[in-house]
Amino acid sequence: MSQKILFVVYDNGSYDHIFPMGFGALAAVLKRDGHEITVWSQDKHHWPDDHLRTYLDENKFDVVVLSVIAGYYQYKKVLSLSNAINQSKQRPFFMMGGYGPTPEPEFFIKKTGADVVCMGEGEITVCKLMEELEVQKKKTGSYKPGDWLEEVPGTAWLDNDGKLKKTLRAPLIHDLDSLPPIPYELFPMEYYRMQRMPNSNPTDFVFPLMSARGCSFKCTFCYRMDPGYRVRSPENLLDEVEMLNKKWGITYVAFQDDLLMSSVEHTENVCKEFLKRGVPVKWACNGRLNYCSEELLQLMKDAGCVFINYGIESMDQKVLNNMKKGLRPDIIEQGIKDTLKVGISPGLNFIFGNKGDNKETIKKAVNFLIEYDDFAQKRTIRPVTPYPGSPLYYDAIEMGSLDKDNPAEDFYERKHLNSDLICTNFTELTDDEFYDCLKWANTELMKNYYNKQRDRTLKQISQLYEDKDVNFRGFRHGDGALGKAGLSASDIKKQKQNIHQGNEIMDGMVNWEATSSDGDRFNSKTSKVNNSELKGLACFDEYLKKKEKRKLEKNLAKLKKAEAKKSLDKNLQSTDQIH
Ligand code: B12
Ligand code: SF4
Repeated sequence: MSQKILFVVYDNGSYDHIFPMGFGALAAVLKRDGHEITVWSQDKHHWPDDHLRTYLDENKFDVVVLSVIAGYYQYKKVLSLSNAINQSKQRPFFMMGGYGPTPEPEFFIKKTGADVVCMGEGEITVCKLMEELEVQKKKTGSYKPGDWLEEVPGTAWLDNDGKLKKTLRAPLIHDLDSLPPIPYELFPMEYYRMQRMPNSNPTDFVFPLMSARGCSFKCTFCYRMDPGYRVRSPENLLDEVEMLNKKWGITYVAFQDDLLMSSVEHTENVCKEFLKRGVPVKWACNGRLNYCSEELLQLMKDAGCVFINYGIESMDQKVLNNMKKGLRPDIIEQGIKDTLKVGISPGLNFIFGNKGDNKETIKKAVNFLIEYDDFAQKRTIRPVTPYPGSPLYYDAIEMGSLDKDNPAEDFYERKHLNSDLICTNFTELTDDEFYDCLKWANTELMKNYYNKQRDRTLKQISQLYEDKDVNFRGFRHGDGALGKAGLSASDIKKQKQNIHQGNEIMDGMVNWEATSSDGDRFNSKTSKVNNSELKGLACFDEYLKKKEKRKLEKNLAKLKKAEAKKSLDKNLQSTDQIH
């Protein structure tokens, strides 16, 4: 039997709108199994939360689903929407899942009154849950949570005595290509494709996608809901990119994988397929600086990559070690230089407040940001947050900073009230000193940013009236020579003295991890999409040659070093004999 299911996509309270990929993934398997899905898009319509109650009163559903990530805003939203669901006259079976509730199911069930919290990857769980619901309905005519949920992997619920019961997680899906296609038509695609990203042009349609799931690194501040790392085949991935381009006009894919550059091999494979298909789509991804080489970055550039978001976090080796980042400042600096050199904008993400952070470490971060920022994004430094499920969360509990008896309550209700304020202070600084550091750092960064905008706009005015610039598109449009892929570090320095267009980033657009740049449709660098149309797979052959050359050079250098050492040893030996 088919279930009538309502997906509740909550408002993020933002100008930006990202397609809810978790719901997309669930919709794919539920549609395949014949269920009927309706999407309540509060993110698009900005309805008041109580609209959900009246909507449920007027429309009968068997199941209502919330997908939740951890954040103070999301949490409050989820409480309010849960209230609307619970007060509706024909309340459906209420389930939720995602990164937020997975590590703390009991807390979320008690706070929201949800019937079930689903933990981890959801496809297997949700399908089995629908099957068992049907059995229950036939047997009892009702949808109350109970022992029958023991048949469903990855679920948590409260028994009649209010005690938490849980099943083991569902096995992970290793063959991601086997997942059915996402039924995009169920969602307001016109709305979602208006997402903005660094180096997107006003005419681009931007859309998020995943090339893989998981991450094999273990940074202490990061919550990885499922273990391991699984990739889609490049063919399967590019089939979807092509479809999105043809059917929905997508010209820019914003990869949301934890880490697309999870290995050199995966990055190469994705690039090769982009080049092979010559699809007119540029893209952005999250990157790891230890995998960067000039030739790999050039390949990415040739394959259409215009922005790589790097988790740098700190320029201090001790702090990097403390957070198990697996990076060195010299590797970071070289990688960023190479990224700029090939003409890709790097996203420079820093956090402050990890163990070992102090006034000196924040200075290093600010200096680095000012030196290498290409202004594709507005950058600030935020305090590290011990999100539930992350190793830092358990450190905070152990330190006594989060109440050990109910850490989730302490986190969501008392400590994590804003991502820019301290939740837990892991440093030896007092909270006041900590805030002084952030205040100083963000003042410097904003001064740098707005000075740039001011200079740029003033130059733009001169350029317009003195040179009668026919390409001028109005002060709200147009992207300057700055803030775009294609600038090397020295270019940026030069451009600092020679700015002639600008205003690529709108005020008030800072949010979450990324901001957007309002590009220029006449900018040849990015509107040409990528070189793939021109060069195709020749770029990949070129890359392999360069890679081989670098390997040979490296081996040669090693050999030379070994030979030099040998001859030194020999000399030492002969001097020993003389003495
Ligand atoms: C896109 C994204 C966002 C978007 C979300 C937009 C949207 N419409 O979804 C935006 C930009 C808004 C965002 C914001 C934030 N994000 Co974010 N984000 C992501 C990202 C990169 C991708 C999420 C995604 O779509 N994944 C792909 C889909 C397929 O997976 P999924 O959503 O998890 O869904 C699967 C399962 O969770 C499960 N599932 C989900 N719901 C349900 C429901 C049921 C019933 C069932 C059965 C299963 C189920 O099944 C799905 C399929 O397997 C993840 C990292 C990642 N790679 O996942 C971080 C991530 C979720 N974000 C994170 C964080 C911390 C944030 C912020 C709090 C950051 C901040 N400090 O501001 C903010 C919150 C903003 C705020 N104001 O509070 C963390 C969450 C950590 C945690 N413990 O929750 C993550 C995991 C990154 C990380 N590793 O640290 N984010
Ligand atoms: S911060 Fe990035 S590299 Fe580190 S574990 Fe999380 S996703 Fe992986």
